[in-house]
Amino acid sequence: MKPNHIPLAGYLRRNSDEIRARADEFAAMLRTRRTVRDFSPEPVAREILEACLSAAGSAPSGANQQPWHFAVISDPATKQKIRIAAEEEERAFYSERAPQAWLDALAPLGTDAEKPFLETAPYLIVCFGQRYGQDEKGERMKHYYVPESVGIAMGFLIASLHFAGLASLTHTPSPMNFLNEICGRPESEHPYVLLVVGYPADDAQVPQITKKTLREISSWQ
Ligand code: IYR
Repeated sequence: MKPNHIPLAGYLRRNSDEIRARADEFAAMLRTRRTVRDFSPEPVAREILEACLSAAGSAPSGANQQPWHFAVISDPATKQKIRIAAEEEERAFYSERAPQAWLDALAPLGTDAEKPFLETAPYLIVCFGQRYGQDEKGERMKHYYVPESVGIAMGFLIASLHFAGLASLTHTPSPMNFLNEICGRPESEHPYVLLVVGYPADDAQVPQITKKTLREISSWQ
């Protein structure tokens, strides 16, 4: 046995019919997910978010460095601060910064600089990527594949929130470095995504958009 290794535990070998059925079931479950922008103010129990964050924290990462931090915000005053700062950036984005081609690409989503969901939804989760960590001696240690690792963990988080029955919105105010100060995170961390989490509003609407087909997204040799 390799040093520092243990037998694989927890892997359940299933028969191929079962694997097929489970793969279909999981795909069907994930395909019902929609990004939501109209949230209900109804509160969500903290334990639910803890379970979903625990799922996110199980994601694979470069050298298993787990270079992420999730700042969970439910305090109304903090949410208001974030909304004010985000809308300021978004107004600049929509009125001057974004090239016309970008605005054209966004048009089907119907987004604009107004971000009321940043206050309405019960939770905002800001995911920070840690460029550096600390080794056992407390010395600065470079992290590898930080954006990739954070992206994978976000995928786990979004999937688990959806599986549990909550809605989310992947929001990326640009630039979003104002989030470091509001969330009290160090300069060595870079905010990647602001995930808005809660129940959809009763009258929530979503844009009529489609996903690419399997043929379009895959090739087989
Ligand atoms: N950050 C802006 C613009 C925006 C950009 C992309 I790429 C999107 O997929 C959606 C929106 C906003 O949040 O409105």
